[in-house]
Amino acid sequence: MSEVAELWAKLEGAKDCKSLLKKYLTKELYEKYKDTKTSLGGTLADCIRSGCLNLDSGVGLYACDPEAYTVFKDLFDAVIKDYHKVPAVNHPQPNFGDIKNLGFGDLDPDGKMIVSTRVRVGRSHNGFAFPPSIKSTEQRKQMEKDTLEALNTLEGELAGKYYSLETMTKDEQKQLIEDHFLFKDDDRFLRDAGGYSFWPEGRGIFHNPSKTFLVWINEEDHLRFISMQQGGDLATVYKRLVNAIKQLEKKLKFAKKDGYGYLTFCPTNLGTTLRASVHIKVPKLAAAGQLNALCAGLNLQPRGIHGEHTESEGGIYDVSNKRRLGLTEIDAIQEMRKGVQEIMKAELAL
Ligand code: ADP
Ligand code: CIR
Repeated sequence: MSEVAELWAKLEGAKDCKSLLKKYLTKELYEKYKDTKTSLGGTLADCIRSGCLNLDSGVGLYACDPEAYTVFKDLFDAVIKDYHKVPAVNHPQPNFGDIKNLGFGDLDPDGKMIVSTRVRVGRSHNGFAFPPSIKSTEQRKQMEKDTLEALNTLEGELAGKYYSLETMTKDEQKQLIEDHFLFKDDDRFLRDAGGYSFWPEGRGIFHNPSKTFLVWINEEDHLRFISMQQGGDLATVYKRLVNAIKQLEKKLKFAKKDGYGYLTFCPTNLGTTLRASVHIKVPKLAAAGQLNALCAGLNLQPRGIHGEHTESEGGIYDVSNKRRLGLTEIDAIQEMRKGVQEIMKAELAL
């Protein structure tokens, strides 16, 4: 049996699987796409491997390369519409809002509930494949080099240094992960999608001395730009990120597609690619078993304290906007801001 047939058989036989892949990869779509290839050689198997090997996936689908969104359109569009709650894949042009006049500041001025705030976006270099279709170390190294040339021109608050995973000690790596600054290599969903191949080649982190602006190179996406700090000052965190994006856009060309926005490896990140999160203390909502339903109604997503697929510690959760496509950057921020304020009210009311 071919690999794609084996993967399909596993998914077809999984009666309890609740992933979006399971929901939308019908027999007809499987037959339509099972022998299709992108021009970089990416296959349906590359896109569905993680979701078929991890039947507890929420989504289960990754784009083998930017062309996957066109070549396997019927499957991706169905998953995208469901995840981002949009009737059609029709993403607007970027709009970061009037950052001099946001109309909000610190969401928790008394510092009682919000431990820290983080906003990130993903970007892909135009002209390079995503992890399953990157076949050579040279390509990853070239991406790393191109990125560093751009990052090294940053000035003021955004200026920083690069720390390669190839030369970092295990202890340094562990500390950065524990402090929520660095990505890890133990997510089975990403591993099965090909995200850790040739680890740690071409991977690393750039950050300013205060670690309020960070860039991940060659993790799940080619690039992740991150702004974060202690407390609840969403406005300052967001402005710093927008400033960085504007600077880096002048130096690098990012992969984009009409109607899809910025292209990313995982379809949940398309569009704005923006995830704005707080680490928030909500022990009462959690104990009452109300957090998940409350978040779902507010288009928010709760995660554990060390990111996706991890657990909460001490009643602290990572709460962020769930939708990234079909709304502008400033709308995604506002959706998160309003939702977090509702969560804070609900926790205080218990
Ligand atoms: P992403 O897809 O946004 O990179 P992950 O869920 O993989 O998200 O989390 C990446 C890292 O970022 C984890 O270490 C996580 O704890 C950290 N993180 C996310 N949000 C916050 C926050 N508001 N404050 C501090 N750390 C955060
Ligand atoms: C999954 O399907 O569970 C993983 N591949 C991760 C999906 C991305 N997460 C999310 O919900 N934003």
